[in-house]
Amino acid sequence: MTLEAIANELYDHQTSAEELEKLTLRYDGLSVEDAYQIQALLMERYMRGNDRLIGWKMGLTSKAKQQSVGVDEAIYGHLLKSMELDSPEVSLQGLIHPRVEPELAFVLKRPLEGPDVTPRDVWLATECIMPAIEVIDSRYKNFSFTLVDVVADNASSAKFYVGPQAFSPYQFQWENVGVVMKQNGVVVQTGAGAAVLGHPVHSVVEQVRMLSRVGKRIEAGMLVLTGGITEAIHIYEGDSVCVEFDGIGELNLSVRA
Ligand code: 0L1
Ligand code: MG
Repeated sequence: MTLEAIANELYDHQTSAEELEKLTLRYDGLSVEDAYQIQALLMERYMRGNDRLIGWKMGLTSKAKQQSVGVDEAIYGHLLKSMELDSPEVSLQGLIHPRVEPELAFVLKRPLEGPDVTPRDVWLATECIMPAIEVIDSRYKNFSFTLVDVVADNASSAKFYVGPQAFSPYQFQWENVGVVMKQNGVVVQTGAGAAVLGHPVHSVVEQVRMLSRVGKRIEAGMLVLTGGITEAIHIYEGDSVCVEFDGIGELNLSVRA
């Protein structure tokens, strides 16, 4: 089986919303590098249609999440235009077992590249920071996977919503920004920006470094979803999810069939 054939298999399951068996149960010897190549081939398939790359996302950025998958490194995925929700409403059509998590999105005004990028470089290249909600959806049965499986599946990316208000990077100490997530009025998760690799800026640094290993960079105008500030929660038809970001306001996402 070629990496291209595996990417095509994932494409079919992503677009039909049908679960599949973990790749690592079926194909021997796949490395994490192979998985990133599969991810890139999978994304090229979307972009051969009329989709386009609008940013990147970091995943598994909290110790709790890394432990739950049994890994000790963060991962990245591609963000395509078709994944962005124009309004805070998500349809379950095309999703298998979606979950949502609160995130902070960095929006760049200048490109960022190279293995030696620092937090200072990131601040100088950041136009604004915006609150966001990511909808993740593993294509694997029971939302169960290894590092290789989840990387190949574009880090479980599905949909995301970025709130309408942009904030200056210097307006807050982002690691201290608290988040309360409510599902149908009940508090289900709480957290703070520090859950994201100690500070969300580290997530952008890591994103740039990881991309530099494969000769890529983040372009001006792109956004980076820096990682879940809390654990992700399962969502169901009719749910209303409210995420309150301390001092920044709230995002309300409704879930329809
Ligand atoms: O955005 C994320 O942190 C998702 C990374 C993949 C792991 C998962 O699906 O929970
Ligand atoms: Mg995420």
